[in-house]
Amino acid sequence: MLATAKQELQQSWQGSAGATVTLTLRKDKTIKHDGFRLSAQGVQAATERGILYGVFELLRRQQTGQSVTDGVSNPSYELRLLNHWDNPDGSVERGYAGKSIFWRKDSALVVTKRDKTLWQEYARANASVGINGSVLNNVNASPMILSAEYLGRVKAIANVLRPYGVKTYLSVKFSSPVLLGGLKTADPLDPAVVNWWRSKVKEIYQQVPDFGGFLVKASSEGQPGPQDYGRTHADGANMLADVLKPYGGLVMWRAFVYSPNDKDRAKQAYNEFVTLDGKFRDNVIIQVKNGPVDFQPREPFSPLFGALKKTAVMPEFQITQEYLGHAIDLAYLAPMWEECLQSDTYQAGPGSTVARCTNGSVYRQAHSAMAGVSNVGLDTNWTGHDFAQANWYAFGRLAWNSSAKSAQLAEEWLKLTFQNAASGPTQPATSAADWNTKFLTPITQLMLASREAIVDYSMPLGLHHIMSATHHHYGPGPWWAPPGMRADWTPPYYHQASANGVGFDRTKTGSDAVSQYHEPLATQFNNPATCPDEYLLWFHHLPWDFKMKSGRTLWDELALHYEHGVQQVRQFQRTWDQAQPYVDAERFGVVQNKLRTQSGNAVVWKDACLLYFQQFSRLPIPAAVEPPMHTLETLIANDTPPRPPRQP
Ligand code: GCW
Repeated sequence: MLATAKQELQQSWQGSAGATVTLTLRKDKTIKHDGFRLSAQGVQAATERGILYGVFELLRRQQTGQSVTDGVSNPSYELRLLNHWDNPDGSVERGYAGKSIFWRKDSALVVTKRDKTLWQEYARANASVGINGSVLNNVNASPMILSAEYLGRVKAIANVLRPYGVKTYLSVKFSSPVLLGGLKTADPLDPAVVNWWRSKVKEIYQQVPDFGGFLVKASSEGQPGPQDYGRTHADGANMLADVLKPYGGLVMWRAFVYSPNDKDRAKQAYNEFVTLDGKFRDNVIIQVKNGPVDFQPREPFSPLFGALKKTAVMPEFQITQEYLGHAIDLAYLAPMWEECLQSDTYQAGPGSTVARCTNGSVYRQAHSAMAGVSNVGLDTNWTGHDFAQANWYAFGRLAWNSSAKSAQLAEEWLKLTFQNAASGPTQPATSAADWNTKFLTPITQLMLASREAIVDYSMPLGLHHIMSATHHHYGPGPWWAPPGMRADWTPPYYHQASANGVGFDRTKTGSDAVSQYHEPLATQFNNPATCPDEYLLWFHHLPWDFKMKSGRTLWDELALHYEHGVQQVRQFQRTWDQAQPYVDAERFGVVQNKLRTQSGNAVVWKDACLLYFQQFSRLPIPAAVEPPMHTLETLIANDTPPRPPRQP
């Protein structure tokens, strides 16, 4: 890693020529984990990783025109991980940037020079934003990943990632002892099963001596797990933790569990895991999605944050835009993550934010971590949408500093990505001041408004999970409920629209999900008069003529949010068009096209939802709202927009 740090400095140094930068590897009480001290003289750190991060920070400051001030920078989270939902056949679940960079169907296990170059560039990008671990395969894990053949490729990947400080982890299928090992059971308390895992773990560490550990999706969405054998999540997680312990390995056990029988999916993870608090080994971390349902454009924070007091908990965010427009829509997600991290859980008094409850500030925990579901694929720009790179960037920076501000991260990213991007003889020369006012400021604003625009035109006021629930999850589908389908996979389960009103009643007289939140939140959420508008229909089923804080009816307010979302995207189009002189022609054109598609699709969302809900509300669309351009019949017939095409 030291060699990598030196190389980066030599390659990208922009300070005075001939300057000497001293890299000092020395422990110091103020430097934690992979933290570093930066000064005019150079970088000091306790670990080689710390030196590398210090060097990248130095270079970032040079490139973004910030001065190098003396100071220590420590990461908020010890482990900052990407989760790849990549399958051994090269497909990527919820991936919108092409196939996997790690796996491919044909000649799967031959490691080529091109593979290595790609992995190295990937590792370098991660290191530059502080990401120090990658889970290489999908949580819906194939048992094959643990076969000797695949472990050979895992070793090759780990060897390339290591010099950049990126540790390798794997997702494992709980029934691997049966599917791969030929045992009769995967019961975590069965000695033969434990032995199987023990020898498998030994084999892994022979290949990858600094292997990070396992990520497990168990007893969830049809995946096998300890509950198949009458055991608890703790039994399952602890068994794996015990076999990994001698090597310093960790288990990240996901809390994304729900069964079709429960009346409210949002309550289940909490119910299952709270009773297990304190029962997990200290090398287990419970990985919790930011919201209680599933990465929706807006959810309140998961009530598990802060509620598990004797168990390490890590937030899982989704960088890939499954519910936020794939690689078509421009969605800068840092504001969503910041909103979650800064939410006050009140679990240990005021100020117990999600960030502080998970980064070791509030509870003593052996490890702290944050995970992001990666949006990386083989596309030349890595992430499908050029602006989706900002989400990879911001995730790493937020995991490093959980109090970082979305606006600052957007600016940093824009400077690093576009500052010298105007090209071609037709482009006017631009001064720095010009660039700031005509590009940086408006495009930062665009990015900051982008996620809220999507919330507005798709699921405003606390609506959730009303996307087209057919496989792709792009576009509206509030009507979608094929006969025989699991109710909790259909939108009507979540919006509950009827002539009486709309929204999911999670109040004390409803499903009582509000009681999973600590006071004063439970009381605040329980009362529609005090519940924040953005969570209103998450917690309440309200009549269409319910009087909102604005004085408008719920129906009118809903319609205006949809309209606002559409208008916002149109504004983004104008703003982007103005930015043309400051962007190279290729990226300008691609983003312009995508915004055009998004704009049309935003209208589809608005028309579909308003026309669908209007069947129940029987109220007119307010005059301030553009009349629908589509009919409900055609939208339903086409499930428009249809399965989104891959975009360049
Ligand atoms: O959001 C849902 C996705 C699934 C995913 C699952 C999970 C990997 O639709 O594709 O499976 O969540 O997080 O396990």
